[in-house]
Amino acid sequence: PYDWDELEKRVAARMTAKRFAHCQRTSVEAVKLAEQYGGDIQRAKIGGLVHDYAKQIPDADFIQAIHDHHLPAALLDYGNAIWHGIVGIYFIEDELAIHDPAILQAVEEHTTGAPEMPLLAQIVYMADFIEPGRHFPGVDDARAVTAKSLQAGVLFQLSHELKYLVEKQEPIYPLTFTSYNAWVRRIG
Ligand code: DGI
Ligand code: FE
Ligand code: FE
Ligand code: FE
Repeated sequence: PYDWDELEKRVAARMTAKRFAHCQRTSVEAVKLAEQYGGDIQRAKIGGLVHDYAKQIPDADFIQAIHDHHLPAALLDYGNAIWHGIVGIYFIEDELAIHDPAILQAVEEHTTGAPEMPLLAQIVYMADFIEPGRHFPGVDDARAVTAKSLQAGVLFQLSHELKYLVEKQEPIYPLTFTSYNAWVRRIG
């Protein structure tokens, strides 16, 4: 219904320039991973761009959406870090008219991972983590691991995320645990 430039404009309008630049880099990185691992290029490009669409939506709007869409009340114990993907997909559907299930699932799973992630979800998850603007300790290891095996990259990110959350004494969303367990059993 509308073109790439229009999509970029709509995404940019919902966030700071800095966050938008991260979304653009994630899109480029997702396309590279799709090329390497045989993923759908166009979906990777779109998924990467929109993955953080809801990152700067106010908490009150998320709380409303959790009620409106009858999502689990346990979500209310968390905040934007968890909501922007899992609940963010409803804003992406409503405001961007993106209804492609594979793209929505990739966005939904981009923060916590999931026990069974389709290729596109793995691609967006890893692109978000290793795009060239990321500078956290361990990012070069993450890039090297992901260049050799996308699945090993997913496990790397899940264990990195868990360690980081425990270190900061942050509450852990149960799906973050179950994702880690599934991936460590599969390829650990
Ligand atoms: O949105 P980005 O910053 O680009 O990246 P992201 O969506 O992967 O979010 C990473 C943030 O999400 C990071 O600050 C840690 C947080 N996060 C991930 N899993 C959990 C979590 N926070 C809590 N409290 N619990 C989780 O299980
Ligand atoms: Fe995110
Ligand atoms: Fe991430
Ligand atoms: Fe992101």
